[in-house]
Amino acid sequence: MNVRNIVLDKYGAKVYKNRKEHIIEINEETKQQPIAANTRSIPGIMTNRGCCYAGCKGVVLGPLKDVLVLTHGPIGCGFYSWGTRRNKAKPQDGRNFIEYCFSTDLQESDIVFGGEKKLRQAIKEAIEIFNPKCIMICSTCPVGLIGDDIHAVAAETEREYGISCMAFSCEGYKGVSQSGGHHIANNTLMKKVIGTGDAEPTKKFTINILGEYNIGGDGWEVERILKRIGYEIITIFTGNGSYETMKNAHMANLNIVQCHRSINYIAEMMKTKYGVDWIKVNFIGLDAIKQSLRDMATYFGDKELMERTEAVIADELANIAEEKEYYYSKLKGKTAAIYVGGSRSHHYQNLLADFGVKTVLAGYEFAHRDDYEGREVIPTIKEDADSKNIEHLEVTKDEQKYHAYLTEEQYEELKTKIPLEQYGGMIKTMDDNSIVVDDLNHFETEEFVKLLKPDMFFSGIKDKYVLQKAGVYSKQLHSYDYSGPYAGFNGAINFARDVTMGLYTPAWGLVTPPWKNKSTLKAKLVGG
Ligand code: CFN
Ligand code: HCA
Repeated sequence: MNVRNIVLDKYGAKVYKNRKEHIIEINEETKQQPIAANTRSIPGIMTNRGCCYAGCKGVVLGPLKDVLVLTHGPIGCGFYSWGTRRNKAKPQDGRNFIEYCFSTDLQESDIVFGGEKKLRQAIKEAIEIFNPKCIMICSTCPVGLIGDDIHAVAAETEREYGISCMAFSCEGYKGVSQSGGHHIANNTLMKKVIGTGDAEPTKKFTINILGEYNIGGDGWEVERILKRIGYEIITIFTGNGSYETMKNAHMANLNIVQCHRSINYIAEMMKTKYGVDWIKVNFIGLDAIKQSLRDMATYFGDKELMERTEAVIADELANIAEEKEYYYSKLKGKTAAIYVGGSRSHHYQNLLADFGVKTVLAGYEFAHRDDYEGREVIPTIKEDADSKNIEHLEVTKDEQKYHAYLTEEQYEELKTKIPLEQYGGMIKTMDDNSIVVDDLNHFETEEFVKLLKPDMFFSGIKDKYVLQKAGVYSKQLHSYDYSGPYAGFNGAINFARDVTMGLYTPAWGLVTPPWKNKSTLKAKLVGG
């Protein structure tokens, strides 16, 4: 049965033509094929994607606890990107701004007459009440449309109040998804924050953790393990992170990157500007954690660090061994579908595999082709005077123009001179016959569920209840519902416990929805 074609065949010609490029049924041949990604969703299709503002403010900047992040826009954008995010943070110097939602609450009259006055007033009030060291202003859609100059207001604020103030033109409509917002946030943090501090590290092995947003406390569990081994963490981008510590990020020896999709820009720019190396890690799933810790120790090449790493791994695994075995016995042989943003759909396959669960359907909302297909990176090319446009020097097969503004010919030439590093790519790690879908929509979700019948579906708020009403256990992998952490050794057990509870709850057997017994729609045939 070609599940992919059964679903695609239900579309009209125009949509079929578009969507067929975004869906792969894995086999030896299709594994080598490109997948369309990071393109505009078809209007009218119920995509799960978010917006540029969500990526910039909601994801990257929102968790910074000593920054007053001010949404310039109608209240809904500020509130949604605050109230639904579960990034946790402990106070820094007695401050924890993430408990507040700051917004200019633009009204109709501001849209008509301009909102800059209101923005200035909001900044004045914010400074009087909260006395922040740093304000970050984030634009929503209407701000871009009416042309408020948030950058001028930020510069004015710096002059007038002597604090740091940055503006982010991350209007929701920019680009095709959250992804553009990550890029905008990353660029400004790189330009205006990283490298402005001078606090010397105190330990030998110093790192930054990139792409860890401390959802449900994930970052804390990762920190706990790394500190046990003996690493000094200068800063975290950006879960439980802060402006103060981010300023010193360039002092670290190594950047470790958890979510590559949202922050690869900073990793590469720091490599170019400060020579800080980076490696990809994954702290979701036991085998992935072990591998990541070993890769880190290997990077530093220190015998004692390697021994300490092995000792910590052995101890942590021994602590969870009994529970792991129990949950394995409950979950073994089950199947899963995963549909999240730009990195978790891959990361969580490792964790599920630890408990014997096979992923039969996986997709990303806004990942780029390299997240699916893997990435070829030319490791270090020195910036040359002619390439004024080079933002950072990551050169990938499919996106070389976007990342480094190299022409096809330049890329091909460089490739012959410098060996490529290969890594990543969800597709090549998945089994034959499983399905990969880019920018999954509600129609496809329902159709694939009918055909593949996964035991569980990991996704977000937009389809959680649709799935549960269809009788499929669904867990949010964005917010973890109300739970977490799921990263690290202890997180793995939390995850397995939650999934086991979800699958085995007697609730599934207590209700019979009406459509299970009789058809709710009556069709009348006209004309025989
Ligand atoms: S915390 Fe991250 S892990 S940052 Fe990114 S790509 Fe989103 S907000 Mo939702 S849960 Fe999701 Fe990833 Fe990186 Fe989160 S899979 S969609 S923009 N994401
Ligand atoms: C976003 C944020 C989001 C939404 C989650 C969801 C998050 O990109 O808009 O749809 O359930 O993790 O909070 O991805």
